[in-house]
Amino acid sequence: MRQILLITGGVMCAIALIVGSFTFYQANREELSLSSDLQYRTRVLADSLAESIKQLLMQGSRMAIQKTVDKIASNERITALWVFDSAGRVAAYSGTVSDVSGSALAIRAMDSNSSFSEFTRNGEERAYVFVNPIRQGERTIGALMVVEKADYIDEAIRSIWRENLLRLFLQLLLFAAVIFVLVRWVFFRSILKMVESLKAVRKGNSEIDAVPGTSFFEPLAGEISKVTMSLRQARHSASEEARMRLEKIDSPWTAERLKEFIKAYLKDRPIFVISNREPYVHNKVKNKIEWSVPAGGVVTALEPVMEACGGTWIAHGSGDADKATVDAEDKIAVPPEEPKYTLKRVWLTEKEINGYYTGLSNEALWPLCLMAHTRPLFRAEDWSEYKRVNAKFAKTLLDEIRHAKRPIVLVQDYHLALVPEMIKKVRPDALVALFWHIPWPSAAQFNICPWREELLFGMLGADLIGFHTQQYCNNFIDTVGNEVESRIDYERFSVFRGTHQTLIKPFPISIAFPGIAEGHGKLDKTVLTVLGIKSTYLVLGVDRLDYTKGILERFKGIEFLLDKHPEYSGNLTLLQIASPTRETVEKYREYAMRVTEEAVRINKKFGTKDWKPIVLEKRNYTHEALIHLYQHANVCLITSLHDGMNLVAKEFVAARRDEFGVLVLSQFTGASRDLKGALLINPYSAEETSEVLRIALTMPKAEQNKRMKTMRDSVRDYNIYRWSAELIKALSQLE
Ligand code: ADQ
Repeated sequence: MRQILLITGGVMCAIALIVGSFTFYQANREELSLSSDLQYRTRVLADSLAESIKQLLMQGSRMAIQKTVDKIASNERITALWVFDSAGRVAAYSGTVSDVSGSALAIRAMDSNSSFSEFTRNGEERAYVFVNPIRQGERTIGALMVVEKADYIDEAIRSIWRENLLRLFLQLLLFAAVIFVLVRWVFFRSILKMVESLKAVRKGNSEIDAVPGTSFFEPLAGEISKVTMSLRQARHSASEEARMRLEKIDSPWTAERLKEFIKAYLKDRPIFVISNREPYVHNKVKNKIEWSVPAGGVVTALEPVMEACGGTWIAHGSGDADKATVDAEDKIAVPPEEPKYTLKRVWLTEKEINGYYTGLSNEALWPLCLMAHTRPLFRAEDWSEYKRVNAKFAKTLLDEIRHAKRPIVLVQDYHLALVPEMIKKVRPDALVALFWHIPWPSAAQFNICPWREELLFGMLGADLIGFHTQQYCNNFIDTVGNEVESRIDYERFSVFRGTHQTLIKPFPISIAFPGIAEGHGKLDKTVLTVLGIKSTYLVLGVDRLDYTKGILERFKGIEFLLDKHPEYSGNLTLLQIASPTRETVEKYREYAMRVTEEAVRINKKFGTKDWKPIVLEKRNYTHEALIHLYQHANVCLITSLHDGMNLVAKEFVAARRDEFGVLVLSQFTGASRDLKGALLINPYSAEETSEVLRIALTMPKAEQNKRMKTMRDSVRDYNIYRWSAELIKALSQLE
């Protein structure tokens, strides 16, 4: 209140000062103008009288002079009129003022031979006196004195002040009222609202989305909203971490425990997984049909879950013998050796594969989300195919769940972003989760996607969207905030569109450990000899042949190391297992070629007759074979330029039953947040990669052991069974 009075008082003083100065100026100008007007008029009158008086004076006709004087003096402005003779005696007088010492003034004018004037004041009365000598040739024969009223000038000035002061008073009254209302209701109310919102956010009130502000305070309110949003996100991350820490006290999750958990938690609700990639591919090899597990993180992660829980997995049948192995409903029981769940295959035409898979998924969405400096290609025809194929997958699933009560649907990855909305529209009773296996870019980066709104609508059809890290969740929430009309609850990290709620949550994906990822049996000593590797030091890389995995950068790091430390020549080998992938995409074909060329170049530069620094195996390995390689490696080197999680890192850790070996891991992987015992690198710096590699190769056993134990503990604690349990728990709690 005091502040409002101060502001109002200050503004009023300023206005009073301005109006006062203007009135003073206006009054001065008015006085000047009226005075000079009076002077001019009197002089003109005196001059015109002087001529006729002169004639009468010369004739000595006092009567006539008096008559003329009387006539002129009847003018109401003229107070008095005198005519003096040359001796200064009064020759004629008419008027109401008699005590003016007229003759003295007349004599003074006649003596100086020039007219004379002054303003005089007598009490309240003010007058203007003008004396003009009357001349005949060189001789002064008399003088004429005119006295005019000047009171009206004072009155005019007074009235200016009076009017202006009255106006000022009214203005001040009006201004004070307006300022008071504006400050009180507009500014103070907005500020009070902002303060209240801030207070509520500080106290953890989740209902507040954005700090309100009038248009005047919009920029300030916007900035404050951002700060409060960061605060909520930080608080949310902290509570998530606390939740994860707390739950780690539990005994390890196993396939059995997950099975029990699902039974208890979901009762008889069936589970459906829907993904692009199938867990088992059947191909014709010579005249036989053989099956294999395709390389890729989605399959690695979800296969153990499905084995534990049963259910149906719907995926694209991509093998050339897939059709020959399914039943009339396109289904096959898997794993082929010991069936535990059903795989239902979806068939796609070549056109659909080109548009939906090669084009939109791998040439647009993959580079858009991975941010590895490859430009996304957005083609309208790919987008049409993408929508058509998503609808095809959704329809297959809807047919499959037509008799299922309240089914649980787990949609996988960026290939099927539109499926959640398509399912929920028809089956609102289904609980739908979408897990996004790759990073989510910043809102600004996602903004370049021409179909961003439709994609987000599709995704937000889900009840739950999972990402690997809190950072990706934050990016997603920011993107939704920028692109979609919705209400965001930052406390629970939910997006509301109408009455539909989508929970956004991090679930750092993992592997089956303890379990199949550990491997069993003894260390196979022959695996390296088969590959012709005799070096003391084995550095291992395992990836799909994908440009985001930084295989060329990895080679550069090895080259740098050998240049700088020639002592490793002849006794260090990088074994790169690279599974061909997405070969229909031009960028991948180019990349595969460059990887081979680089390996050849570096081998030429350093290699000898019986030693190659790089052994490149461009083929698919079984998981058992990979486990043997992991167990032999001194260092597992992961140089992804960007990676949602990276399961190879966790597989390496799980396979190291001996608790030795060093993990060198790109800081741009989701795994770098989980695996605290790894040595982190920036793969864009070959120098840094080589230096950290040298540290890894010379790391004392005790240090290796300490780090490996830490990492194994964390993968054991947060394995794929727990990932799945947490996801299903969060999903079913939404009902
Ligand atoms: P990917 O990009 O495929 O997965 P990653 O997590 O490393 O990456 O998983 C690759 C899987 O393929 C591993 O299980 C690995 O063993 C296997 N693999 C790689 N090369 C192989 C080869 N030559 N032969 C056989 N198997 C091979 C996506 C995201 C990741 C995320 C996963 C899971 O890009 O960031 O971690 O999904 O969400």
